[in-house]
Amino acid sequence: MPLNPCEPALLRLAEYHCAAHHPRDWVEDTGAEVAFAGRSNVGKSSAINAITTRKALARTSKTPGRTQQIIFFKLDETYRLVDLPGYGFAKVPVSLQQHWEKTVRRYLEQRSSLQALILPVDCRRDPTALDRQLLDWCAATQLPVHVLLTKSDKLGHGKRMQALRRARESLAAMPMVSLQLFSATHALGIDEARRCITDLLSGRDPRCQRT
Ligand SMILES: Nc1nc2c(ncn2[C@@H]2O[C@H](COP(=O)(O)OP(=O)(O)OP(=O)(O)O)[C@@H](O)[C@H]2O)c(=O)[nH]1
Ligand SMILES: [Mg+2]
Repeated sequence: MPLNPCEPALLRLAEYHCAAHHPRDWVEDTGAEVAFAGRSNVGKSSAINAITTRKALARTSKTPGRTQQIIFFKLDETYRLVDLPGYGFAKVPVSLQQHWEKTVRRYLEQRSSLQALILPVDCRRDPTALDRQLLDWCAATQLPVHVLLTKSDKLGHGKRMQALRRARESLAAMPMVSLQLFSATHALGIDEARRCITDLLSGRDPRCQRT
């Protein structure tokens, strides 16, 4: 059944739906969703709040490891945003990190309604080995990824453009990956991200026409 188009205005209607520790608690796997994945503390939850223009929808914190479950936000009966626990933060107990990795891996491998990943990466740093692993996995499974070069308010104009060029070069070989500059705190790149997310959700993005 074709889905109704998902328009950027729908993002403002986002509502918290549930937080799931275990797959049995996930929202039913119908309709379409995009998930925010990436390093701990990189700004995934802040990006969700900025894109939905809801200040406290997703919980943010200076302390890495804040998002500890898979959090589902509903836009309407069909479309969802998903906030995934971050990876790569050494101070999280090993057992909890392993639990997250296992559930996130299972989510990525099994979730039929997952249309794409949004991957915030700190624009001042190169992607980590775990970011690369995730990008390689998405390439292998043809899952589109939209990279947000986040915290770009921390750089002046020249350095920001340099970061964009460098990221473009480093990801040029990956046809399923798009990227943009972004700042949640300084409202940079919000409209571009909103358009991209709604295109991915409704399958308008050409990368969704994969076989
Ligand atoms: N300057 C600046 N700070 C940001 C930006 N985005 C997020 N932050 C800050 O970075 C910190 C972490 O943000 P979160 O959104 O909680 O990060 P997260 O990726 O969800 O973290 P986990 O849930 O721990 O994986 C907070 O102190 C935010 O205020 C941004 O664009 N610019
Ligand atoms: Mg978070």
